[in-house]
Amino acid sequence: MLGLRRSDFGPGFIFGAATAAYQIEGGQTDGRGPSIWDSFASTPGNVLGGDTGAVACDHYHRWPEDLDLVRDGGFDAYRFSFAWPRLLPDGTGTPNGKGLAFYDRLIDGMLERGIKPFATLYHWDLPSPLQDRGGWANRDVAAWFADYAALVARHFGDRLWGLATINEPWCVAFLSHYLGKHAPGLRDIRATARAMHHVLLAHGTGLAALREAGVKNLGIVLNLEKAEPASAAAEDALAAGLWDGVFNRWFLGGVLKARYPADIVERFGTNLPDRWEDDLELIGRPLDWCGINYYTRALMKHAPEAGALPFARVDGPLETTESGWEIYPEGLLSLLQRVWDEYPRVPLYITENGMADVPGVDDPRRTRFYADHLEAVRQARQAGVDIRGYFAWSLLDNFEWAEGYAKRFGLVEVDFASQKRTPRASYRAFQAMLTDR
Ligand code: IFM
Repeated sequence: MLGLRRSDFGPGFIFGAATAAYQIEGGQTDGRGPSIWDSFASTPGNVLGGDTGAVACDHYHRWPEDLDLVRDGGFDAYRFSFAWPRLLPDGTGTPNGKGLAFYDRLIDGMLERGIKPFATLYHWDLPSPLQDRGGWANRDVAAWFADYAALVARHFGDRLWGLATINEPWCVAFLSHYLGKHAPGLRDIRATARAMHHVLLAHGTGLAALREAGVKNLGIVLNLEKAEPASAAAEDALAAGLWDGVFNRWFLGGVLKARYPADIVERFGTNLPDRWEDDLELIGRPLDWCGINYYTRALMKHAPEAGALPFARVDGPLETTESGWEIYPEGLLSLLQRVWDEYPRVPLYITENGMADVPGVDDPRRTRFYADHLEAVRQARQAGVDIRGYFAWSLLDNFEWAEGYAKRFGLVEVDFASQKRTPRASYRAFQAMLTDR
């Protein structure tokens, strides 16, 4: 059990479960175009076991059963993402009618079940034709994204309860263009600096298009990590500060203060696009809320061999999840307090939190993880931080990107051979808290 009650979070607090299109949908049919994750995953060596999202949880066909699980768990909301290549197979231009019809069914299915649709426009599946034109390194991505946002606004805007522009811009830019671990798999500081700016510029143009179309309750989803030095050495403190800069301060500063941190601007130097300053007003326009995804902390050491950004991550001493990530609920409390104290205040949502655990349906460690992180949220609220909701990651076991299907994050177990769904003990724990059974 979670040891908490719904009422501990006050009236109106939203509980939800989260997923993302490429990780669960499969359904690469009915006119869906190719995405950068299709080609990245199909390239040997990029994804563990050569797994791809071709079938995933077959949510494209099994969505009614999945929405029943959301409803029966007592969740108020379902966080899902639109697949850009399903709606616009070429990335721009003519929409795919069958793609529009799929999300019509999905959203109406939520509304029929009394579930609030909490959507994300971009959770990493860039249409391949746009990558062919430079992807996130090309400034034009901001205009392509605005057109895509306008399409979603026109067709679905009045049925959505909330809408985020981008999920985890750090992953879109840094993990994918500097560390090379996600699609498109680049390791290039110039492409990185450009993507770091363009992903936020696209957030700005997308947000403006959504506002123009009258869509309500708009935000962005940032993944944040508490950066801590691996030792008492001053150079490790510098490494932690730099990591904090590229991971947290760049994105928080951009969207909440219309300002980038000077230390990171200096490191990117002339790799940043010309006249990036001119875009900050658009990037920093007011949000209705900011989403925070939290999983772990970053323990950092100085790594002089790493060039312009001389940091490296080290393993820490704390208990870890099956992803090897330290379990650190104190970090969530401290991050929430920091965002609240150091940035202009907007309502916050925990848009993702969860852990990869060993296979099986008995998952006491996962239940404990949720209990401890929910307690951190409760304490932050008690201290005055305006947190309006919490989404567990994830509803289902799914395609965990470069880790393929090996890492199991689901409240519900998925047997990928039979596609059978089995609720885990952690799902029952949420259900007990949310339905007060
Ligand atoms: O699976 C991912 C998700 O797509 C984005 N946030 C982190 C999760 C766990 O790694």
